[in-house]
Amino acid sequence: MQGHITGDTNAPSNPVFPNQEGTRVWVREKEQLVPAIVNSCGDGTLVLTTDYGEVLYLQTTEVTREKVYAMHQSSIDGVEDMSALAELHEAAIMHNLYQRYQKDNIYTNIGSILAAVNPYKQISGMYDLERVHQYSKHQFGELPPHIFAVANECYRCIWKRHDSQCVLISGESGAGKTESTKLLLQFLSVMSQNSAGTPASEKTTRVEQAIVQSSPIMEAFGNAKTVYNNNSSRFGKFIQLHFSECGNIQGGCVIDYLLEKNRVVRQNPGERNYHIFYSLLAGATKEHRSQYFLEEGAESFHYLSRAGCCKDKSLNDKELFNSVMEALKVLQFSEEEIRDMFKLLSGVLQLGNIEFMTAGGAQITTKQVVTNVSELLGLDAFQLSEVLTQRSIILRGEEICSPLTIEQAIDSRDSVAMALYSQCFSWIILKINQKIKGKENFKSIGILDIFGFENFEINRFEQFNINYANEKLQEYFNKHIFSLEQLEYNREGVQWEAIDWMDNAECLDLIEKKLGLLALVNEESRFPKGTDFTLLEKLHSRHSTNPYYVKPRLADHQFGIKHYAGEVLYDVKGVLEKNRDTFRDDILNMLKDSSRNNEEKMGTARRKPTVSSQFRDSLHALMATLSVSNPFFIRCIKPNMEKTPNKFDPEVVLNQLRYSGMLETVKIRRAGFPVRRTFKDFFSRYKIILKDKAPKNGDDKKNSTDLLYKYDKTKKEWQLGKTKVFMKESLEQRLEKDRDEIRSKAAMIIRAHLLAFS
Ligand code: AD9
Ligand code: MG
Repeated sequence: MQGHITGDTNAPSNPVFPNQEGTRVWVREKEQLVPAIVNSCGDGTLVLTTDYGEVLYLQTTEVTREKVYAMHQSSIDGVEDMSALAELHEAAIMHNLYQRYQKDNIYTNIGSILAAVNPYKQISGMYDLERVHQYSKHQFGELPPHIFAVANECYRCIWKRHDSQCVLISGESGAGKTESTKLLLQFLSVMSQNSAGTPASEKTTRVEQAIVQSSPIMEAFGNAKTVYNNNSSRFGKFIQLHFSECGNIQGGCVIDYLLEKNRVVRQNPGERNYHIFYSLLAGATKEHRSQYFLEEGAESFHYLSRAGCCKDKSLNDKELFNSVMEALKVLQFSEEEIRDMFKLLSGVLQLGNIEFMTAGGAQITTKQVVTNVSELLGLDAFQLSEVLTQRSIILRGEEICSPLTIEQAIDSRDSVAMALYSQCFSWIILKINQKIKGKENFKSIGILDIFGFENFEINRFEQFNINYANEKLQEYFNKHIFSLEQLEYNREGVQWEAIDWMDNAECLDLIEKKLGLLALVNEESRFPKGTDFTLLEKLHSRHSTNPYYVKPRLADHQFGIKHYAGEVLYDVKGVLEKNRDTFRDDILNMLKDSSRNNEEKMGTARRKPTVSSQFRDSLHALMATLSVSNPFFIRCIKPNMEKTPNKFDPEVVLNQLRYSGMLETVKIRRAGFPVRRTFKDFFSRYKIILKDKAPKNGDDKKNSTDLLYKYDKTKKEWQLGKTKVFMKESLEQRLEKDRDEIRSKAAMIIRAHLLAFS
C-alpha cells in the first residue's frame, strides 16, 4: 500500500486536456499529482502554475490525460468531509487539507474520524465558550468539522449506545495531541456543568475544575522542549472521566506511562529539562529563592544548561509558574507539600552541581553543594558523600567499601537525581488522582494522549518505548477501522468492496512476540554478564532476516525497526541499564532514611520487573480497557517541521497521510457503512419519528426496513445485515436530527400543558 500516488480511478473520461485559462487541473510530476492552474495554452505550449509555485511548460502534443486533467469541482471547492471528495487519491486529500488550512479551517472529517492540522497560532474565537455551546446543540455533521463536534458526539454516545467511550489522539511529536486533549476536557467539563438533572453541586464543580487544572501541573513536570516540540510530553497519559447518568462528571482518574527520567540529568543539544525547573527559577519569590538556593539563573545549574538551551521565546516560564501555583491551590496541595516539592526540585538541581576529582578514587570537590543538597533533601551529608564516592556491599555480615571512578560517581549522582524526580512525578499523579476520585457507577470517557512518534539523530531506549506505544495505537486504529469492519460485514452478510490497508501486525510481532526484541532485551537484562553489545549480537543473530528489522551495515552499536511511520535506528548504548532500572542497595538505604522521601514508592531493587516489561503490561492493560469502549479517533497532523504558522509543507504532510493510512481510511469510510445498530435498537430509537403511525407488531427488522426506505429508497445509504442495520453516517445524522426535533417539540407541548394546568 505504501508508495507513490497511484492512478486516479476516478479520472474523467473526457480525453481532451483542459486548455482554458484559469482551469484548475491535476498535473502528474514525478509520479505525484500536483494541483495547478492553466496559465495559457497556445503555440503548442500549455503553461501551468502549480499551487506550490512552480511554472511548467508542456508541449501540447505530449500532454496526455494521464499527465494533466481537470480537477473535480469538489476538489476545487474543498469539502468538510473527505468522504465527499469525488477524486480519491492522496493528492486530493492533501489538497483538501491545504485549502482548508489556508482558510484557518484546521479540522476536516473523514466520517466520524477527525483530521486536525496544527495551526501553530491562536485562531480567534475558535475555542471560546460560545463555540462550546454552539457545538453542544447540534448533531455531528450539522456544523463545520471541529474538535468540539467530536467531543459532543462522544458525550452523546454514552446514552445513544449505552457504553463507555474513548478518544484516541494520534500524530507525531508536535502534531497537537496534548492541545487536543485539553480542548476535549474543556468541552466535557462545560457539558458536565450544564448537564440536566442534577444542578452541579459544589463537589462536582470541584472535580471538573480539578481535572482541568491538573493539566498545567502535569505539563510543568512532564513536558519539556525537544527538537520537535517546545512543549513535548515526555510521558503518556490516559485520562478517564466518570459520568453520572445525568451527564455530569463525578470523578476521574489519570494513568501515566513511562516518564522519561533521563531528561532530568541530560538532554540532547538545543533541548531543555522539564519546564518546572526553569519556571521555579523564574517565578519563585525572593524569600523562597534565598531559602532554597535558587538565587542564580538556570545557566548556573549543570542539569539545566548542559544542552545549551535555557530559554525559548515561545515559552513563558514565569507565567507557567503562576499557573502551576494556581492549579496546585485548586487541587488543594498544602503549603507544606508545595514547599517540599520546591525543596526536592532544588535538591535535584544542586545534586547536578556536585563535582568530582580523582584522588585514588572519586572525591567531591564541591563540599558546600553537598551540604545544600543534604539540607534540602533531609539527608545526612556524610552519608551522601559516601554513597556518591564509594560503593558498599554487605558480605557475610561485613560491610565492604570500594572507591568509585569519576564516571561511576557521576552515574550514582545522576541516578539519585532521576529517582527523586520520577518519584516526585508519581507522587503528584497520586495526589491528583486522590483529588479527582469519585463515583464510578455509570459510563466513562477516556482520553489517550501519548508521546508522539519520534526519530531523532540518536534514538535510545526511550524512543524505542515511545515508538512501540505508537505502533500499538496504530494497531488499535487498524483493528477498528479496517479489520473489525471487514469482519463484521462478512459476518452480517453485507455487500461491500474490500479495501487493502497497511497492516503493522508483523512489525509488532517483531517487537513483542515470543523471542521478539522486547523478550531479548529482557532476557539480557536478567543475565548478570549481559552487556549492550551482547544484546546487540543476539538481536542481530535472531532477527536480521526479519523484513521489519534493520541491521545497519556500518554502525556496530545500532539496530533498526521499520515502523509504520518510518524506519528508526536505535542505539543500544544504555539499553540494559535503563531497562534494569536497578538501584544500588546502599544508595537505596540512604534515600530511605531521607526525611523527604515517601517510602512506599521506593521498592527494593531486587527482582523487580524490568522497565520495558512493565511498560508492555501497562500498554496491554490499556488496550484491554480500550477494547470495551467505543472509540473516536483524532489524527493530528503537523504542517511543517519549523513549528511555525501559515506554512504547509506538502512533503511533511504527505508522509503523515501515508503512514497513518489516511487514504485507505477515506476509502473505507466511503465504501462502508460505519454506523450499525441492532434492529431492536434502531427501531426503538427512531420509531418516535413515525409518531402515532409507528406499528406495534414487534417485528423490528421489518419496521426498521420500512423506516429506512422512507429515508432512502435507493438503499445507497444503508444495508441490512443478519441482525443489524448498517448505515452511512450521513443517514444517521438525518435520523438523529428528525428525532431531536420531534422530541423537543414534544417537550414544548408537555411544558405548555403543564403551564396550562398550573
Ligand atoms: V508530543 O508527542 O507530546 O511531543 P503533541 O502533544 O502532539 O506533541 P502539542 O499538543 O504539544 O503536540 O502541540 C505542539 C504545539 O503546537 C503547542 O504547544 C501549540 O503551540 C501548537 N498547537 C497544537 N494544537 C494547536 C491548536 N489547536 N491551536 C493552536 C496549537 N496551537
Ligand atoms: Mg503532547
